[in-house]
This record gives sequence, structure tokens and C-alpha cells, in this order.
Amino acid sequence: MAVQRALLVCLAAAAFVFQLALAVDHTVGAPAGSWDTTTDLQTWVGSQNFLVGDRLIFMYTSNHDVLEVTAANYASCSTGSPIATHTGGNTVIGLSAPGKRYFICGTAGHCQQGMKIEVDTTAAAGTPPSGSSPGVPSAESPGSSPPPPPPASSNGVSLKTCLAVGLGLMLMMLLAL
Ligand SMILES: [Cu+2]
Repeated sequence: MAVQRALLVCLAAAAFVFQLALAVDHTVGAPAGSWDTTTDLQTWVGSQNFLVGDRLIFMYTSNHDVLEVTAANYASCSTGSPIATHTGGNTVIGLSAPGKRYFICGTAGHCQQGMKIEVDTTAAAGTPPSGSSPGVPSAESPGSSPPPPPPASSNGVSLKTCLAVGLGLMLMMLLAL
């Protein structure tokens, strides 16, 4: 039915917008420090909650760089054959998928002095359910919303309904935080 489809589109749009609004920029070391040898980056990284869609921002002076490396090279502070090399003082890394990523500074000795972070990105709470997300109690998910009441007057009602459902969804997500 057209109204139901419109409702689903509304829900999807609301969820998408809300997730965008929730995306967080994590400036490495901020607010007290930055990507340097004097900041306690392990404490900083431990204080962060990285979700898919967030961004990692490295701000640094020209004596540093950012190497994305493997877990093994992270552990041993090996700067050889990095996955990616970033320079320029302002590096933005999009955390587009769940999982662990490893970053070290390529300047000699800096990784050993603590310029290394392990970033563990987890799926955002609002990620569309693809069947099974263990441990997440979701009484209502966009896919399992009850059928809407029969349309009284199909056109005028649908926008209002959309707004109401969108607001309700947002409230629900806010409460879930
Ligand atoms: Cu450095």
C-alpha cells in the first residue's frame, strides 16, 4: 500500500538524518592535547566511543605524520609498509566500518614515545537491523513497526503521520542513548 511505503521511507529518512546528526568528530588528544609525544593518547583513546560514521581527526605539527598500520606493526612500532600514510597537519579519517584500525606516528622514536592509537569502531545503534544484533533489545525497530491505521484521507494525513512517526522514532533513539 502506498501509505505504508511512504511511512517506511519516512522512517528510513528519519533514521538516516538522526544518525548523521549523531556522527561525532574525534580530534585525537583533544581537548587537553593533540597528536604529539606529550599527550597521553592511550587515556584519550580509552575515553572515546567510536561508532561507524564518526571521524577521526589528527591535528599535528610538521614533525609528525600519521601512518595507518597493521596490528603487528602497531605492536612493534614498525613504520615499514604502512597501509596508508598521511601528512600535512590535518588528517581526517572516516570510520566507515566496524572493526579495529591502528595508527602510529612515522617519525623515528615517536611511536615508542606513545604516538600510537588503536581505534575500535563499533556499529552505530541506529544502524538498520539486518536480522541479528545480539544483546541489543529492540522492542521496536523500523522493520517491525505495526501496520499504520487505515488512511482517513490519504494525502493530508501522510505528512503529519510521517512527522509524528519521525519524532517518535527520534525520541525513542534519544531515550535509548
Ligand atoms: Cu610524531
